[in-house]
Amino acid sequence: MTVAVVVPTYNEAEVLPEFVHQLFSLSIPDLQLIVVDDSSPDGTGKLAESLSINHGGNIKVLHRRGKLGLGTAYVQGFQYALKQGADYIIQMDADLSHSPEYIPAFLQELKKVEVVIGSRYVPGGGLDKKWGMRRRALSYLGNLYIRLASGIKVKDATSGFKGFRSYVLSSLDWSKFKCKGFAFQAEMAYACERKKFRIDEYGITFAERASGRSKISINIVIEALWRFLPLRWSRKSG
Ligand SMILES: Nc1nc2c(ncn2[C@@H]2O[C@H](COP(=O)(O)OP(=O)(O)OP(=O)(O)O)[C@@H](O)[C@H]2O)c(=O)[nH]1
Ligand SMILES: [Mg+2]
Repeated sequence: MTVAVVVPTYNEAEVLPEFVHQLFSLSIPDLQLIVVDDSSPDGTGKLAESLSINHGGNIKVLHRRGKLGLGTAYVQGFQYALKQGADYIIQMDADLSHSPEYIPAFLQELKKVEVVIGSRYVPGGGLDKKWGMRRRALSYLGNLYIRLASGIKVKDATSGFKGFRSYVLSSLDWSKFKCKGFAFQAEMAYACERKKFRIDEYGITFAERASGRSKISINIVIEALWRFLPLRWSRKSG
């Protein structure tokens, strides 16, 4: 059983060494980390290369020519993982909002289901205590909007912490994915539901990023609002 963890990075040099340390401390056999870096100005790509040397080649770094968005970064990482013959593929953020400690539980879940989603909105899940009311409300309402607009059932559609049996990812038509930002996560949830894969939401606590800056911009929020409105109708029509 081989496991690939795909992580997109943009300016995560401050946290990447700790993320790598926590990930490889899990001692999961045949674990490969795939970092997809968009020429981060803070040198994350170079740093990832040097971490790779220290980890005997179990880290592959894909370098892209500029900030092309996390959606396409994930697709590129998934395609690389599939080419390497990974059996299970995990996607997560590099900033330690997603604790690597959940990965063994995800792999356990993937024996029963085909997709596992790390969820803040099921029992056992939650948000960092540091999050204020405004941010909590935004996250909750954003998810509610996506559920109502698209008709999907997943409660944490915008979660970027997921695990897949690899055939799930090889069955998806990437040309249908339009979003560059976090709405890509909801497109993934939508695609997996449409294909009727068995999905489980596993409760996780989403921690505040360990350091560095958020890459969420107003454009990314507008992208999510815009993309999900017509999906309910396209769902009805086919
Ligand atoms: N390669 C690549 N990675 C990106 C890009 N935008 C964001 N990322 C990475 O995607 C992950 C999620 O981005 P974040 O900015 O942490 O988004 P978030 O977790 O929704 O927001 P915060 O809670 O504020 O951190 C992180 O590992 C980022 O470094 C991008 O354009 N290209
Ligand atoms: Mg984050």
